[in-house]
Amino acid sequence: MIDATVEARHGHRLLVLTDDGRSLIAVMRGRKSDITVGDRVSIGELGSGQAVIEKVQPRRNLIQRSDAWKAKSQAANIDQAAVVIAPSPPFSDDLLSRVMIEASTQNVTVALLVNKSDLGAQRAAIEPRIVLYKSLGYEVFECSAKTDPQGTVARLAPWLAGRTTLLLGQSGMGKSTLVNCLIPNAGLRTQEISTALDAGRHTTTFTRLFDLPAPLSGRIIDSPGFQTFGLEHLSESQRLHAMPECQALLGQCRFHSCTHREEPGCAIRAAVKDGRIDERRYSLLLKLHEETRVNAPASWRR
Ligand SMILES: Nc1nc2c(ncn2[C@@H]2O[C@H](COP(=O)(O)OP(=O)(O)OP(=O)(O)O)[C@@H](O)[C@H]2O)c(=O)[nH]1
Ligand SMILES: [Mg+2]
Ligand SMILES: [Zn+2]
Repeated sequence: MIDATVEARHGHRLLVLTDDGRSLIAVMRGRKSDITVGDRVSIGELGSGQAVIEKVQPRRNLIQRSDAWKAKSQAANIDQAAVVIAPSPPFSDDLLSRVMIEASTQNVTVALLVNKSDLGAQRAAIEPRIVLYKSLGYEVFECSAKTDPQGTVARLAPWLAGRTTLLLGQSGMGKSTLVNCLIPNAGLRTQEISTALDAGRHTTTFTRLFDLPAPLSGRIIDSPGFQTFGLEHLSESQRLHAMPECQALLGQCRFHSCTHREEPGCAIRAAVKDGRIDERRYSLLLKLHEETRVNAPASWRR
């Protein structure tokens, strides 16, 4: 048996990268349906580039998003994540924060990657929003994958070196364009290709892991843009613990079942009042609290 990493998955068919550097098509035996990109597997080779998954190793971490019915795996065994945003199309602070919360619960460092910095006036308009995340301690990278690929690579290379990085973000922010400038022959289809083919919007449809070519090192995972990012698989204490400004307030409310709205002795509301918690983040916190309260309990939660 050979060890490999899952590069991509489409239904029951997987693409795996063996530790000796070969890409093979692999099928799952039985119903190991929860295999995801980044999983470490042992495979048996069947010849002519085909293999069968024999075993899935335990995971170090797993990034998921969920709704009231089920959790969906995004990637496993990652070292860090970058949420890619841009001045245009508009990005959502709500989605951005949700990704950051999920990553933190998995002990995954998360940075903000502000792409399309070439869009001058629009870029300036989003600055106050970016300042918020800086103040919360998140690292922020600026780049323009399309107009300055070399500068983008130079800026990101040290951060990417030797680690597996998951790119997440809404559609159209430039995740695939970024991957393309890091891996010139990645052959990813960005929207331009599809526009040229007149096939309408052509966005990334599956998650894919790439080895970064020398002189870069590490791995990068491109993923499809999302429009929702439910955190219903997380408990309230997990969510609060994953918000840097709320961590210290965990368990400080007078009532254990505090909803942080009207209860007396609410530590969260007190912090909002004196500016330790930003109003925008407080709204998100209430929204997340409400979502989980309405839909609880679910047996699949962590
Ligand atoms: N102006 C500008 N446009 C960019 C930049 N980077 C990417 N784009 C454009 O933004 C559009 C979307 O880029 P993609 O890389 O496909 O975006 P994506 O995040 O992978 O989108 P999904 O696959 O749908 O999630 C394309 O038309 C790119 O050419 C940039 O730095 N500046
Ligand atoms: Mg893409
Ligand atoms: Zn409270």
